[in-house]
Amino acid sequence: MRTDPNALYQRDGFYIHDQAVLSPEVVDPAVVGMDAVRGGEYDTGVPPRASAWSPGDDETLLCKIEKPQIANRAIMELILDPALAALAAKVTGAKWIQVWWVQLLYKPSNAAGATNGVNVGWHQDRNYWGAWEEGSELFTAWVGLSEVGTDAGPMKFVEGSHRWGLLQGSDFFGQDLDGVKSEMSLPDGVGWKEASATMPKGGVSFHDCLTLHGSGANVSAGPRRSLAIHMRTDQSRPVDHKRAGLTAYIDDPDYCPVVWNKSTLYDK
Ligand SMILES: O=C(O)CCC(=O)C(=O)O
Repeated sequence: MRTDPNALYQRDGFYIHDQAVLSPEVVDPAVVGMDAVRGGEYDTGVPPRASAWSPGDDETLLCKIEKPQIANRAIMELILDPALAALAAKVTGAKWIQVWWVQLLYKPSNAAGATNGVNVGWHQDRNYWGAWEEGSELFTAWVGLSEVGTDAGPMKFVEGSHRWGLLQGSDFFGQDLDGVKSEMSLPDGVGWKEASATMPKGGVSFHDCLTLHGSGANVSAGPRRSLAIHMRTDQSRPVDHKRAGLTAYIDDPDYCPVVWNKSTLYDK
């Protein structure tokens, strides 16, 4: 059996770590921080970036907040955790890693009245990331801030889809996953095999920017909490070296910290 994380990541386009990588000392303050940001309280004095969900919006919808790490110190501490960066480097084989964007994702439970608007339709992140040059090494570390069981609407990855190229029809906000799937034109001869990214609180999965993924309803008793931490390696460039939109902050370490630098580690 192949258990080398990098071999699995290369083969499948994702890697699901089956143990917690972040301790409760790191995760619990970030959970408090998540609730503060959702409530419009920012201990840094800086609000997050414009988001699909804002404080006061419908509590029964998927809450997606952009760059919460600039609004809350505990969330930034979690993102800077060395164990997370070391695992990201092991999984991807990268020598240098920068966090270039983060999304807070809070998926309410059906038990709290969330019967619509919480699914994430099948999509490839690359479809939304045109600000980066083609071939750029971009990936996501998705950290669970609550236990994510099969009933919590875990992310589902389609095995090997990172080798299918950029597909038409990605729809993050699509609620009918079968409908989104049927609208996508898949390469001839490929199979469709899904893997659920279940994890303990403090666990993490990694996925390539071309890997198809989506998620369904959360029928567990509580909310599904997570941070999607978007990372890049030194093999990535903004189109025309522009700093705009998604790449606007990459020169600012307070917004986009470099969390792994192998040459620096060796120099020490
Ligand atoms: O949280 C989800 O279900 C989807 C998240 C996602 O699309 C991502 O992290 O790229």
